[in-house]
Amino acid sequence: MKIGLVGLPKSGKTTLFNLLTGSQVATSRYDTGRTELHTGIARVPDERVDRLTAIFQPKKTTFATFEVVDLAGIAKGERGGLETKEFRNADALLHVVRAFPDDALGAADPKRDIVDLETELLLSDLEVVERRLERLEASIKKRRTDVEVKEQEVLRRAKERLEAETPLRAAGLSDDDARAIRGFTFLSQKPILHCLNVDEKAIGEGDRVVERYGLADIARQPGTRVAWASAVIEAEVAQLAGEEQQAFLADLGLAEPAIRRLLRECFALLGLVSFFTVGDDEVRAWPIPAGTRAQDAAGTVHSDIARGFIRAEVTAYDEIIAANGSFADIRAKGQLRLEGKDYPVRDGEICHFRFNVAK
Ligand SMILES: Nc1nc2c(ncn2[C@@H]2O[C@H](COP(=O)(O)OP(=O)(O)OP(=O)(O)O)[C@@H](O)[C@H]2O)c(=O)[nH]1
Ligand SMILES: [Mg+2]
Repeated sequence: MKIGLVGLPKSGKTTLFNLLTGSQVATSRYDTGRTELHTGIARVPDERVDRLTAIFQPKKTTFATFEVVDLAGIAKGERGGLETKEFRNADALLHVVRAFPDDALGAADPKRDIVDLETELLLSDLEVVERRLERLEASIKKRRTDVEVKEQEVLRRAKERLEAETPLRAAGLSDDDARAIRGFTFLSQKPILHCLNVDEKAIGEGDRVVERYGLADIARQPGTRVAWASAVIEAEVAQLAGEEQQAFLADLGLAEPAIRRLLRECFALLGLVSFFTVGDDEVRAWPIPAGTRAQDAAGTVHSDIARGFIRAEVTAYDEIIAANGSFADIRAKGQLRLEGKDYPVRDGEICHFRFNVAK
C-alpha cells in the first residue's frame, strides 16, 4: 500500500515524511528542490505485534508497512507536480495542512488550504476526463463499440460531479462506476487524510482543532478523515526514547507520538485490518482489506498457499494472549477453529494455513 504526501508549499510535508519513514531528507525553508520526489517506508505501529513478539520471542518481527511518497508543494494553480507517476498510483493521500503561522505565508487558514488543494485535485481529474472524452467521441464516431459507449457514460457522470466541485470519493458513484474508472488513478477518488500541522503552542488543544477551524463537515465526507500533529514537536519526540520520551509526551498531555496515530489512521482510512502469523521464526502482521476471504488472505502470504488451500486454523488475538501463546492450551479449550476458504478473516486473528500443492 502506498501513501502520497501532498499539500500546499511549506506545509511541513517533508518534515513529516522524515518522521514517518525515519529518513533525513533536507526540508525546505527556502525554495529549493521543487521537483524533488522522496520515497520511503513507514512501519504501521501495532501494539498487538509487540505483545506477540514478547510471547513468541521470534527471530524476526515484521510489521505492516506503507510506501510513502513525498511530493513537492502544489501551489494554487500549479498542479503539474500531481502528474508524477509514483504519486498517481498512491492508494491514499495524506494531505499536510499548515495550521501554524508563517512569516512569509501569514496566519493559518486550514479550511481555505484544504479547499484549494482539493480544487487542484479536481481540476487535474477534470483535465484527464475531458481528454479521454474527446478521444472517445472521435473513436465512437468512427466505430461504435459497447465498451466505449459504456465508458463514455461513466466518464460523463464523473465529469458532472467534478464540475460541481465534488471529489469523486464523495460523488456517490456506484461500485460498478468506481471500478470502471479505477484505471485512470483519479486523485479526487483516493481516500484522503487531512493532517493539520498545528502550532506547537496549540498542542494542548488536541481534537478541538477540528472545531476551531470549522472542519467538522469536511471530516464527515466519505473517504475523508481529519487528524492533527505538530511536526516541530514530533521531531523533538523522535530524538527521545523510552522513559524520557514518555515523560516528554506526558508533559504535553499526549498519550503517544502523533506519528503512530497518523499511521493507524491511514491504515483505517484504507479499510485495512491485520491478521497475524506467529512462530519461533517470525511474528508478522499481514494487512488485508476488511472482509477478505481466508483463501485470499492465504494468498497474501504465498500464492501456493492460496492455490493448495485446505483449511485455516484460526484463533482470536485475546485467546492467544490469555493462553500465553500455548497452542496446546488453545486446542484443549477448543479455541482453535478450522475455517474454510470463504471464511471472512477478522482483525487480529492468528491464522495458520493448511495447504497442499501437488508436485
Ligand atoms: N513553525 C513551524 N514550522 C514548521 C513546521 N513544520 C515545518 N516547518 C518549517 O517549515 C519549513 C518547510 O518545511 P518542509 O517540511 O520542508 O515543508 P514542505 O511542505 O515539504 O515544503 P515544500 O516541499 O517546499 O512544499 C521548514 O523550515 C520547517 O522547519 C511547524 O509545525 N511549525
Ligand atoms: Mg517538501
